[in-house]
Amino acid sequence: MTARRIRPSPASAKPGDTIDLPHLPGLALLWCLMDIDIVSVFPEYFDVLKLSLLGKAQDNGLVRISAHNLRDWTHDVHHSVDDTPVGGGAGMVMKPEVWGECLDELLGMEPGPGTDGSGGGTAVSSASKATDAGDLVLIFPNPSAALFTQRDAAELSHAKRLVFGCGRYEGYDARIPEYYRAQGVDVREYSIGDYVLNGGEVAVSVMLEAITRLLPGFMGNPESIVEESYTGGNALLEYHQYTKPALWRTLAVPDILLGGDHGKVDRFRRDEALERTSAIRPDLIEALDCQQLDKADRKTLMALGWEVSQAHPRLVGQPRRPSATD
Ligand code: 6GU
Repeated sequence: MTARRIRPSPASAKPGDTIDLPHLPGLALLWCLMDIDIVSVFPEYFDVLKLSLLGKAQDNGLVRISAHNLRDWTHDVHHSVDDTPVGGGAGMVMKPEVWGECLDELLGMEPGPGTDGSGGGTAVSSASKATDAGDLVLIFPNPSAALFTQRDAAELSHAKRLVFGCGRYEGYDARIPEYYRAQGVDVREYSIGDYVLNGGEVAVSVMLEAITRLLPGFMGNPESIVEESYTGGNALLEYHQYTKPALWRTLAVPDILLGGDHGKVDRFRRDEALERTSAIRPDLIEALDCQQLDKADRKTLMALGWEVSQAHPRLVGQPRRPSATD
């Protein structure tokens, strides 16, 4: 039987909607739709998201992505979004007022106190509206925040709505995330690594790709997700991959992969994953749960200098220097 592609009308689907399958009357599919808003002074940056699998996911109505220009919420002739840092220092900091007006609107919240036109009203009364579903997450990329990991990507892939706020310059006024957190919004700040980028746009692209590829129906072959590095609690770097030909420019594919013995292939790959992880990311080995290691895993790790009789492996003797070329 050939699989049929199901293409409901993206225009009418809302997050959490169910749709009837025309060829299977009476059966409904939980239509998994994620709504994504990105605020940036360079919304064109996100044109790249129309490419590849993420573009296809948008065409199929699996995700909806809107990039907004923060300057649309300014009122001055210069459309300024930044100002000098209070207390001194280099560079410019993004102003809270512009972000406030933008986020109030996108999150469907009433203008906060002191906002023009609000009459200096009281605390936001509709915070619950933004968080009713418990499914909205507001995310600010920030090089000084906690590291974004596969675990975060997996968790965020269950959200119905993500709103990203991209900072530029030296960052954004710290009261912006503080304010929305105080209104009950689930606010996260993430860095994507120990280096500094000019702005959060690239970081948002990275996070979005990591999150959306975990949506059901996004990947052609969901099994490829399960086997990947950093998946699950016992994360290891992946073993080396090869394709044909078996011999290329004097370099041969390891014999064992050609032998057809799946047990041996699995063991070979597992050992290679352990060896590579031990050499490149010993921190991941230290995080392994020894209870979940089989006898062969323990033997391999012990040969690599690890002690495996406690809850987590511990390196005994000289650590091998991490190498990017291992
Ligand atoms: Cl999230 N933003 C910026 N500007 N630089 C970064 C980063 C984020 N993560 C690593 N470097």
